[in-house]
Amino acid sequence: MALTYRTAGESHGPAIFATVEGLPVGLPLAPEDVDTDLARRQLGFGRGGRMKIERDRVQVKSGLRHGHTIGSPLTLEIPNLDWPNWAEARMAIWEPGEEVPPITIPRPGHADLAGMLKYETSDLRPILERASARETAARVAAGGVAKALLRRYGMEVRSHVTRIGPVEAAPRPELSLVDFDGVDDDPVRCLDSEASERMVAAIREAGKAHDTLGGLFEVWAFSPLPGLGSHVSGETRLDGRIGQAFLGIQAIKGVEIGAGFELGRLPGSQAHDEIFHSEDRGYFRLTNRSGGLEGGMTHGMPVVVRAVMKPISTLTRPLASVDIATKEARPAFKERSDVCAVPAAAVVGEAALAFVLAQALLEKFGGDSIDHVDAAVERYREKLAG
Ligand code: EPS
Repeated sequence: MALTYRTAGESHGPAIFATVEGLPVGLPLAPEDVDTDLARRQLGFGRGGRMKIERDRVQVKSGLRHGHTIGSPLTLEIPNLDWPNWAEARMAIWEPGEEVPPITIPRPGHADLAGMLKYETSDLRPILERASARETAARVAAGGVAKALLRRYGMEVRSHVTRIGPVEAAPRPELSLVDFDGVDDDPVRCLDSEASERMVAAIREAGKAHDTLGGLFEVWAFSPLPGLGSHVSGETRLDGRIGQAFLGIQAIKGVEIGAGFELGRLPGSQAHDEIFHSEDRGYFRLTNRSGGLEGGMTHGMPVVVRAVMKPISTLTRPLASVDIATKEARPAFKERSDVCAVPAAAVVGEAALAFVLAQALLEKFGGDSIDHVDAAVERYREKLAG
């Protein structure tokens, strides 16, 4: 059975859920595998009031016994601590005891208007509740499980923020795993401390101006086993699957792999990663413009994905909009929000990449139990070494 996950839950409902299916039996999991990343997703200068309310921690509701997967669907629940403030009326599950006025003025940039047109609804609340980036807590939970699987075979996924609004970090084309130590201690999860200070200042200014900021982040997967993914069709190429996983994250508007769009400017002689071989290293490259992927498959160098997050569309000084009830021009609906969530989006990006790689790993080495996967990986490693 293929590894998949599905999420459920509304931003201000009782909880956010992820159900992971297709894990081999016997994979050891600890609460920290999920909770560490849930806490990291809440970090970052520029988050709003909601993150002061929430303390995201996983409750496992199925699929685990004595800290090991048992082959059944793994249900991960992240309770919304804000729920009691919404349960009585605005997000009451059953008929509320009081009248709840509809939200009728869509925010430019959010799902509000398109969702209202699609579902022919006159209240935006049901649309925005599910469109909210709160759902990414579930993706991060599923990603934590994927990371535990990858880690077993020596693969690690990390991220850093490279731009917030106009402020860009110094380029770091070559990074190793240890370079990411301490990145979570930086207020914007940036590896360039000088740029980080300017990023924080830019977020502070944007907040004062009732504005929001987007930015760029990079996700690195270290020590991927070569040969994950497949060149044989569009759906199996990892480039495409990574693109889908990242562009499916709320507010992500663009994705690059390796040198990405820059490759369009370079001649072929400078765009590719020449192949070398030595006794001790096996096949190796001196560059990684391909971002670890050729022909939709990992080739063994780090997988490097860069993504852009647009500025959050809930502005406390709202943009022009139209009341869908009266068709009159009105400032957009506003709700509590963040000034900047790029550091959090980078953690969500880690989950996205980890899950795609975990899927590809199990496609190549999958069996019913983790012992089967271990044996298949071991045999492959021996073959590669030989
Ligand atoms: C988020 C929770 C939300 C927002 C944000 C992400 O909480 P609330 O709407 O209660 O303030 O902070 O959601 C959005 C940016 C959005 O567009 O909906 C979270 O947990 O990450």
